[in-house]
Amino acid sequence: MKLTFRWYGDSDPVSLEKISQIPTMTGIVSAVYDVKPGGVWSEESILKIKEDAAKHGLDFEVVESVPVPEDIKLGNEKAPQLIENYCENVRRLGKAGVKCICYNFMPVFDWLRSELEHQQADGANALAYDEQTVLAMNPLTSELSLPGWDASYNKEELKELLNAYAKLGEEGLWKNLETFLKAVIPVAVESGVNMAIHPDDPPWGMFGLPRIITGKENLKRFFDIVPVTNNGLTLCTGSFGANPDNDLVDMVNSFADRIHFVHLRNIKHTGKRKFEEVGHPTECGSVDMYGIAKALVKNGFDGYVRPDHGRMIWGEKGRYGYGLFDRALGATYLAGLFEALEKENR
Ligand code: DNO
Repeated sequence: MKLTFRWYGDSDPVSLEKISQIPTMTGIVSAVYDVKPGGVWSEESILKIKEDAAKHGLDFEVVESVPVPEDIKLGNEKAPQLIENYCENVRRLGKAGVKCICYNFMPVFDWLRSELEHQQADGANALAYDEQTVLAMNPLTSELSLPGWDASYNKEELKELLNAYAKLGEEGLWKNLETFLKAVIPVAVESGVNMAIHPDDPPWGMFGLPRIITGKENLKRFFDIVPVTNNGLTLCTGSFGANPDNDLVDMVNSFADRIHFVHLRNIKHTGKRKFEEVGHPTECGSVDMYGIAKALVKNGFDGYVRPDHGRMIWGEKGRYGYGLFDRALGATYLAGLFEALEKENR
């Protein structure tokens, strides 16, 4: 596996130099951040990331994310042009040496939490989710808003979007995903890029919003839409792992050839549809990190891995989930775990 680290560009308080000092780090996962979803990324901006990374001995082979605009997910009249723009981004990224593009097909919200600074017994704080709190904040019926919500929509726009998705429903969303994949995957094949969809986080719907990348059955349906390896997955262990019914080791064994990128993080279930993020090692939470890594190695996985969401420890303040310290600890844990497994597997 190739160990990577997410970098949010020049505004990221975690510098490329710091990232390069983490033992065995091979590259960064990044994106062009100054273009709105749906726009085409300039070749200069893409190459600038690559050059900045190279100055620190880091590769830039993974993009997270090329965001999919709501108009594509809703399949409205703007969708065909926006899909064409998306394909152009795939071509440009492939040309610049990017090998893997992570994206998601979650309506309106990306990851959703009820708390961003959940206090833990050891003095750390972390992201947490409690369904009761989330449901009490339904934007259609209450004034409250959750942390991490996209502030670029005003309340009316948000209501309109939620209503449009409620009307679309799961089958409608599947249909629009199919249109997207049938256009984008052939371009990815030509460009030498693996597309890697990120699961819904958490992997269930809320506020009437359909969510479809949630578990094994739906993944099977997803892979069958365009049955080539370039139509692949970002296996995010914390996202799928939020549902205790998801057997992640089985997912790895079933879909190994489609897994191009792995977000390895741990969460702890604290109740029904209630969890908090914890340190990366298996014994810190409910996800079998060892079992998942073992299954990846056994299946010959040679894609990209990154530590995901760290807690805030040692007084660090920063971008929620994306501080330096706990993710760096996660990275070294993962490096050790994979070193042992890969050597044993030889
Ligand atoms: C959360 C991340 C997600 C991920 C996107 C991919 O921290 O794992 O925001 O980047 O869902 O499109």
